[in-house]
Amino acid sequence: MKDAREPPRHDWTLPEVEALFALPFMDLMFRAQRVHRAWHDPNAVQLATLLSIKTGACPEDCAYCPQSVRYETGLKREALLEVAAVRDAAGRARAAGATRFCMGAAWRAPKERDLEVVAAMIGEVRALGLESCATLGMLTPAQAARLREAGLDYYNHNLDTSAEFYGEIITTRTYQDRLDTLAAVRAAGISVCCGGIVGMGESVGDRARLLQTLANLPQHPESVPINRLVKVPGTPLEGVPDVDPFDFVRAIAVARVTMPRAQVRLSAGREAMSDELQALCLLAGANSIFYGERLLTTGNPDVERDRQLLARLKVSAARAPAAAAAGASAPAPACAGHDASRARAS
Ligand code: SAM
Ligand code: DTB
Ligand code: SF4
Repeated sequence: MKDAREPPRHDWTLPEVEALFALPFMDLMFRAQRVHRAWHDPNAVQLATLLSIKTGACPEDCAYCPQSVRYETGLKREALLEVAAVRDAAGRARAAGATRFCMGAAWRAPKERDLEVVAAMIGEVRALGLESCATLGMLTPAQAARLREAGLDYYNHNLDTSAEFYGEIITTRTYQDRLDTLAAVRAAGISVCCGGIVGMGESVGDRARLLQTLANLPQHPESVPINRLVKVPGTPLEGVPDVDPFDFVRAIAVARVTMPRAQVRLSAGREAMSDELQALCLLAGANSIFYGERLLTTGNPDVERDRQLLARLKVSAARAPAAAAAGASAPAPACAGHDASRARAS
């Protein structure tokens, strides 16, 4: 099957990506499985744990987000956490079997003094043998370089949707701002985690344009989170109609086909999904999930439910890459088994 590998492409046309979305479901799933099996262990899933290190009161107006100061969502604000609290949370995530620890802050962009605190947090996460990831809003090239110096492995910054639909969702910063931050992260030598949200009222064409944009970046993101909108009361998108679950699975499959080496993450929205729908997402090529009872401010399946789901599917937790274990030796994940293929994206 490895012979079925074709070099990752960066010249996807919109009609090509739209044609993938238009395939009969079974044909798309077959194509995604072929690509997935050529590049990855089909029976291993990466476990990443999220922590909100600064919660709420964000000045941006992202219409999906419970943390924007503009919407009444009843969220309790929290200042930047202490480094020790982050170290403890990362230790618990590691003990539960996570290999990546992602820290999220409700900022438009980090202030310099806050960046130094985050740098210390990154050091603690890496000392535990976990891969470190942060999502802190927009970064300048100098800030990205500082985070890299602190040992940051991944930076998450989502394009969220197509350039065309973006203005319906966010007005306080532009698509180009986001692309600039992604370029700064890449230039600093940090791996890129970038994806989007399905279910905000966008068209299939918007989903195709988002994935086309991601796949045509000079280098594919190493991680591609595909979130299903979590409809939070008080946000402008609270009443948007549900996306057809099969259309969500299609988005995962098209991400897999267009970005073969990336870790495609079945991200927000799992709490409201059946086990069967999640299994379809894994079949479509997702090979990473957020693991732990909370995402940033909303719920996620509890660890026990996920352990049972993975056990029933005989899917194992991917082990931490050797590079992340430089600081300390990580314990065997709770449901370890196979070693996942860890090809870098290109
Ligand atoms: N403030 C930073 C930023 O926006 O870049 C980092 C945190 S922000 C919460 C990270 C990502 O979470 C967003 O880009 C969006 O894709 C996702 N997200 C936020 N709220 C969501 C929701 N209600 N449902 C699904 N995804 C959501
Ligand atoms: C991503 O794409 N999804 C995560 C992570 N990157 C930071 C965040 C999901 C947030 C869901 C809403 C919440 O919990 O606040
Ligand atoms: Fe702020 Fe990020 Fe939420 Fe947008 S997604 S409102 S930038 S926390």
